[in-house]
Amino acid sequence: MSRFLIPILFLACCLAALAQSPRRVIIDTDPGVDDAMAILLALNSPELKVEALTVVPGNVEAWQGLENALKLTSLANRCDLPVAGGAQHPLNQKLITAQFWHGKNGLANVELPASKCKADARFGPDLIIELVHKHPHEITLIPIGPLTNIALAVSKDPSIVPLVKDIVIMGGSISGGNVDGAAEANIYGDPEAASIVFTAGWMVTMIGSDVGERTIMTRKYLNDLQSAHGPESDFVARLADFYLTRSEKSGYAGAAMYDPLAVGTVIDSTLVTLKDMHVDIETRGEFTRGETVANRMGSNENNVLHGDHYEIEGVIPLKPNARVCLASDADGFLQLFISRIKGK
Ligand SMILES: [Ca+2]
Repeated sequence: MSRFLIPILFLACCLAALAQSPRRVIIDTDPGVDDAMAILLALNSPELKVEALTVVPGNVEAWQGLENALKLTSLANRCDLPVAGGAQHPLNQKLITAQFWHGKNGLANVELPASKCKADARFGPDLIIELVHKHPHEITLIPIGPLTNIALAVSKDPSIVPLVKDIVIMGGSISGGNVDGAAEANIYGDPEAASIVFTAGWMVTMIGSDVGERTIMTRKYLNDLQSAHGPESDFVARLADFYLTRSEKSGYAGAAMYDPLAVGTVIDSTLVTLKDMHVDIETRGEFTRGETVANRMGSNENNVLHGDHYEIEGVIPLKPNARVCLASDADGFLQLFISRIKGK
């Protein structure tokens, strides 16, 4: 054997092992029907190693979200997983909850058994900071609620920003909102936090509501999910039925897989089409507070004052801060989702 071959083989083995080792993720969540689906997708996907769930108020109040997260980890027999509460309210506004979409308890009014798991005593943002330092360049953050906890973490310890491998959020939209004409719910729920996260210095992968609404659970997929039984599968089918019925009543063709698609993107990035853009968070607009204002040209006009008027003197390039999701392979994603949950 050539003396060069052994190190090459060793390197190839190391690379293969690296390629196969699961990605460490922290899911920051406001559970939430689609959060529950996203969490169970992550826990049933060998590509991911979920290091913690941190809970943020959003769809439901903080205490209810923590209770729901613990019931989910209990359902999945994952009491080993740290589940930590975090912020109790948004940074600079009142909490807006969404029982209208998610049911009175946030989980489609399905009453899961009391959790066997106990909450971690650590504060969610502190746990994020701790885990990022413990596994530098390995953690992917998946925030699927308002960005309050992530903003608190990067404000307290900005040194985590270059140490995070990736941050893939469900939030924003570049073609209208789902709260009002402009804003998506997670960004609208805490625009100041979103602004901190988008200006932190990392590239935010933004899986927006506009793409989530083109990645929908229809009756066809639900029937498939219902065709095999297991505790998690039956639970997700009940969530999906509630959510689908609610969505149909509101004129949608199916249930938007907002949060699960963010997890799906981390499992298999080929499911989505991304484009680098500069995104600003509108925090003041009368009609646009919470909008993710995406610049598709990569520049702003440079308007210079000449006497009584401004004149365009070229353009000012903008540095991208986001990988914005433009499209998804909806069928590919739904098939992945069903295959991971069905019968479990
Ligand atoms: Ca959510």
